Parts: sequence; structure tokens; C-alpha cells
Amino acid sequence: MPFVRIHLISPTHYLRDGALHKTTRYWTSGITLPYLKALTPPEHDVTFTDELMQDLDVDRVERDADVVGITAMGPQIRRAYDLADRFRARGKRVVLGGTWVTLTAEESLQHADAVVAGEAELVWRDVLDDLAAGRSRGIYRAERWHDLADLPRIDYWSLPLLKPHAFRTSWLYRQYFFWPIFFSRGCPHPCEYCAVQTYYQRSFRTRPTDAFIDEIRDMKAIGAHRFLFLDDNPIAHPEKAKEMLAALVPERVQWVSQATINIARDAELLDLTERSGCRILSIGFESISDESLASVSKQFNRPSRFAEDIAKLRAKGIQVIALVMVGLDGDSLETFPKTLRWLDENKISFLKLFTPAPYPGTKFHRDMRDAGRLLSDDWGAYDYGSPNVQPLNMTADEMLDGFKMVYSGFYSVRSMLRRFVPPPRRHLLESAAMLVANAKVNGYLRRNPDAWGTIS
Ligand code: B12
Ligand code: SF4
Repeated sequence: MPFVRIHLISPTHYLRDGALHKTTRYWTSGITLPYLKALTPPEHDVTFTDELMQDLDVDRVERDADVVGITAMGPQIRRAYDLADRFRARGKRVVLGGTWVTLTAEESLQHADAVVAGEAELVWRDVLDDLAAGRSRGIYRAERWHDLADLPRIDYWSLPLLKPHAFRTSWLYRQYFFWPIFFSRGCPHPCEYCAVQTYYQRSFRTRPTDAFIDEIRDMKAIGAHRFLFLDDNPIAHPEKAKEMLAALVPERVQWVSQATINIARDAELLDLTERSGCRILSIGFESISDESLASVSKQFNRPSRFAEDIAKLRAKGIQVIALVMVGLDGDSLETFPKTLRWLDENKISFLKLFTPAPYPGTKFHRDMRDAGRLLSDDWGAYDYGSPNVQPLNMTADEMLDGFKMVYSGFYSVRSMLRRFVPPPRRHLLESAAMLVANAKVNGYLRRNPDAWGTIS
């Protein structure tokens, strides 16, 4: 096959004034671009740009690339389509892939020569072969899920968010940076708004424990000791998770992840979670209303047990980041102050607040469309702070006012004092880092009132 020059792009999203959103603030580093590069047959040349942190040199891509590969999440899709259209108009062959694209494959193909729907592992080589030969099958979807064995290693130093020099020279930066890795893919739960379970069709797989631990050791060898699991729910198969965590204990690392609250409900799992070095968990509580949870099929979450579960996590020295949605069908105007009180009382360390985001392809999107409750079809507005769905028990403006009240209330100095004083006795440094993160969001929200929906 002829040699192909590929440029991969993770675009950013447009701000309301049309400017491009930029940040270096995120501590959540993805691996999509370095991973796709590692997956590419070695005869090709691959470069990439993560536009969230770096500027895209459009002229250089037009000059130097044959194929442009673009991924996108959430509202980034609008920028992804714009870039795809532009590069195609300049004669480049364009491939689109990723979560959003997978769930809108036909639409995405209108902007690309090829679309990878689902995982790239088993089809990427074919896509490149076809494009190099001047043909395309359109939508490429692997016939089965990859078994997650023998995965390629990424070049860790090329992570877009990482500042290699700072990592090598600054103790503070080394404490702050989390190295991304994943143990599992998918999630078997039925939450109807969730793009992850839709993309993976509720399947769930884990990597072989040995291979996962090998990678942890390789990363430790370059100085990594704090890890970010990119998994959406690594404990979905508790016995597999226990096997992996038990193997992680002797590695003496620290890690953070997303997980369901079920992690607090299995004593052995929770014990291993603590002993293997877990410091922070992002938990999708979603709502303190049973009715709201039922409206999106997330009844496995039980608000009546949340306080007890959070207390168990805090007793293990684990900081809890709460993911919460406001404006669901069981919510009323009273839900907002109640939610803020609940967050304060349970001493939640950090909050990611969402208005319902009906991502295309999900059941939630179909239901809202069929009920005539979608307020926008501009994908660029599909972030977590816009009124994309007509709420049932309030107006869209009331939902947004409540959203802002909870967000700014949570990041107010008063709430920070209630949540962090007195601090938990264990892992004081982690609490201090969380407090600083809260203070930064406080400042960020005041400076960027339009960016609330994409704080991640
Ligand atoms: C890390 C991460 C981030 C980081 C990214 C930092 C960075 N740029 O490095 C941060 C925190 C910034 C982030 C932000 C957001 N994120 Co995010 N993020 C993730 C996360 C946890 C991991 C991504 C990753 O590295 N995965 C590992 C790689 C290997 O897997 P992958 O990306 O799926 O890629 C595979 C395939 O999909 C495919 N593929 C993917 N792209 C492409 C492209 C091409 C050309 C090809 C051929 C193949 C291909 O090939 C890969 C191998 O099989 C995912 C969840 C997840 N578990 O994947 C959510 C996820 C992608 N994020 C999501 C969302 C919604 C967002 C936000 C929009 C949320 C918000 N607040 O509004 C923001 C966007 C902010 C913005 N500026 O626009 C959603 C996407 C849903 C959707 N329908 O689009 C996900 C799935 C989370 C979720 N639970 O819903 N995110
Ligand atoms: S538990 Fe989380 S990842 Fe799993 S389906 Fe529900 S929202 Fe999605």
C-alpha cells in the first residue's frame, strides 16, 4: 500500500461569539489521538492536533496531509463538520470517528469520505488501504468488539495535555498530573441519555489484568504514579474489577476514575478500591429524585442510600465528584435548592452539573423528539448547560436559572467552607487540591459566564 500522510484532529467547540474555546485547565487527559496514531500501520506518517489546547495549522495540514482524521465529542461536532468540509474542498480525504459520529453515522458521512462507526482497532487498516487506493466503503463498522488483548502502546510523552518539561522538573506538576489509561470499555446499564451504553450497545469488556498491570509498570518506569482511568464504569463486572485492583495494590500507585455508586455497596470491592490507591471517584448520582431517575431508567441509583454510600467513600479517604442533572421530568422548582443542600450536607468535593443533553442516537433523544420537546437541533448547542429539552414541570428559563443557582451556589465561598471545613483526616493534600480546584472554578465561572455547559 502507498505511504499515507495522516493528520488527526480533536477539534474544540465554538463559543457563542464564534471564537474557538481554548483551555489548558483540564486535568482529564484523553488518549484518542495518540492511541489512533499507535494503531496506525507503521508505514504511514501520523501527526495530530488537539485543538482544545493547541492551534490547528490549517495551511500545514492542507500542504502536508493526504488523509485527515477527525474525532469529536458533544458540541465539538459542529467544528468537526466545518473542518471536514473545508479539508474535503481542498482535496483531502477525510475520515470521521468517535462517540458522536458513531451515533450519527449517516449524517456524518455527508461530511466525510469515510466514517468509522464504533471501535477503530479492527477496521482502521482497511479504511487507510481503501482511501490510499482512491475508494471508500462509506461507513466502516467492525463485525465484533475487540477483545482488548494486545493493545498498542501509546507514546505517553505525546499526550496533548501533558507538559513534559514541567513533569520532569516540577514536584507540584508531578503531584497534579494524572496519566490516562483504561481497563474496560462500555457499560451494561440502561441509562437512556447515555451515549456510552448506546455506542457499546450495553456491552462491557475488560482488558486482561496482566496486560493492564504491565502497562501500569511501563508508565511507572517513566515517572507516572497517579493514574486516570478513562473507563466509564470499571466495576461493571465486580469480580473482574476485584482481580485487577488486587493486582494493583502492590504497585503502590494512586488513581482516579468514574464509577457507579455501586462501588460503595460491596465491602470487598470498596476495601480493594481503597488499598489499591483510589483517591477520587466521579459518580453519576444524576438526581436526588427517584421520579427523575426513573424517567431515564436509572433506578439502580437510590437517593435514599446516597448519604450512607458517600459517607463510606469519605471514610476511605476518597473524594467524591458528583455528576448531577437538573431539569429532568421528576424535578420541580424545589429540586434546585434541595440539590444544593444535599451537595453541601454530603460534603461533595466537586460538582459537574448538567442540563439534560439529548445526544442524538440515544433513546432519550428519540423520546424527546417524538414528544416534540427538543428545543434545538443545533448540535453546537448540545452541551451540558443549554436548554435543549423542554422541561416538564418548569419553563426552560426556570431550568437555566436553577442550574446557575446550583452551580454558583456550590462554587461559592460559603459552600466551600461548609464542604471543606473541617477537612477529612486522610489525604489532606488531596483535599487541599480539591479546594484549589473549587476556587479555580469559582473564578472561571465569573470570567466565562457562557462556558458553564462545557466545564468537564
Ligand atoms: C478524556 C475525555 C475528555 C477530556 C478530553 C481531553 C483531551 N482532549 O485530551 C475532556 C475532559 C476535555 C472532555 C471534555 C468533554 N467531553 Co469527554 N470524554 C473523555 C473520555 C473519558 C475518554 C476519551 C478517550 O480518550 N477514550 C479512549 C479512546 C481510545 O477511545 P475513543 O475516544 O472512544 O476512541 C476509539 C473509537 O471511538 C474510535 N475513534 C474515536 N475517534 C476517532 C476518530 C477517527 C478518525 C477514527 C478512525 C476512529 C476514532 O477509535 C478509538 C479506538 O477504538 C470519554 C469517555 C470514554 N470512555 O471514551 C468522554 C466522552 C468522549 N466525552 C464526552 C463529552 C460529552 C464531553 C463534553 C462535550 C462534555 C461537556 N462538558 O459538554 C466535553 C467537550 C469539551 C469541549 N471542549 O468541547 C462524551 C461524548 C458523548 C458524545 N455523544 O459525543 C463521552 C463519551 C463521555 C460520556 N460519558 O458521554 N472529555
Ligand atoms: S451507569 Fe454511567 S456509563 Fe453506564 S449507562 Fe449509566 S450513565 Fe452510562
